[in-house]
Amino acid sequence: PRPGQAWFDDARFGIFIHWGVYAVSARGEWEIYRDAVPKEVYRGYAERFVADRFDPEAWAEQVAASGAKYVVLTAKHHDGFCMFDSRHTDWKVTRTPLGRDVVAEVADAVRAVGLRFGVYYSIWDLWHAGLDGGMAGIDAEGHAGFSEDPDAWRPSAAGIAYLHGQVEELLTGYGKIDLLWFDVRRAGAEAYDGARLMRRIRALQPDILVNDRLVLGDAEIEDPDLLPDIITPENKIPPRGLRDASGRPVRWESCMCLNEHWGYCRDDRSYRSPRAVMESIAEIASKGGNLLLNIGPTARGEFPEPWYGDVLRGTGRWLSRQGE
Ligand code: FUL
Repeated sequence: PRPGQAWFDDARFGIFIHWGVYAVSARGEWEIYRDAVPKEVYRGYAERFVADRFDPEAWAEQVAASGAKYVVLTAKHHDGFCMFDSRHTDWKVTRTPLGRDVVAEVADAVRAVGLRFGVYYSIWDLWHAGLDGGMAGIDAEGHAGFSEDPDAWRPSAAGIAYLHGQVEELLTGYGKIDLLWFDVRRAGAEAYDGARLMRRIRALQPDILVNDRLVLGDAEIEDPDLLPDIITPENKIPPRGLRDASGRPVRWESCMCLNEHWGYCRDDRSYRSPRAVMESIAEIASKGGNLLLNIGPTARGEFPEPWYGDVLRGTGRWLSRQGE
């Protein structure tokens, strides 16, 4: 047990932030894949990523007032676009009109108000030929398709180096990272040299919590350093007393979006009410987990109103009453 991870057990509530150049077209974070957007078109989103209202201090204050205890920010989503100044690519936020290292600025702002900070990192990367899962053009329905060939799902040596190099950057250049939230891998963890990566992560950030989307909680893995620290069910709440395959109790966190998309989607107004969110926090807390509630900021850099304002103020008032 690592005492440095214990904060997570009392946190109960965190905020996920899905922000990237997909906010420009405002059709959700899966657009590049779902609508098979050509790279030349998609590159234009980065050229228009001005984010003139991006104010990380204001984000941090709003999140702190909501009663949330931590923030997890997308450092890179499936479109491969980096919200940090990676030296391994030009496909990054410091090459947009915004021109700022969003991960660095949000990390600083969030820590300044006493919150924990984690990063989301998608291993699957549609911009990188060695990590794209064998994209094989566009299918009959107009979606970008995957190769049927299982070998095409294997990351290339360049892809593995890119993944390891960027994780290294995020864990060395941005201060203390409390949580590393990997997303989908398209081949087994061994294909990504996952054991070596996990060892490196533990060496660089001994107190970090790593989720279960690089290495799964496989019963045959004996080395506790290689096992994930939390499991991350999506838009659902697991039963009380969750255990892993070998019967050990597990830490968990349910991530939920407020509507049907994680990235900002202009036409999706199916937002849940503040009351529904509070009920989820209560139910999840009673079952021993945390709620990671998602926000998809707009391309200008704001939390869409009125939905997020209402929710964040509502949970803030309610959680402070619980503490009395
Ligand atoms: C999923 C992703 O495909 C979604 O876009 C989102 O990031 C969610 C948290 O994880 O696997």
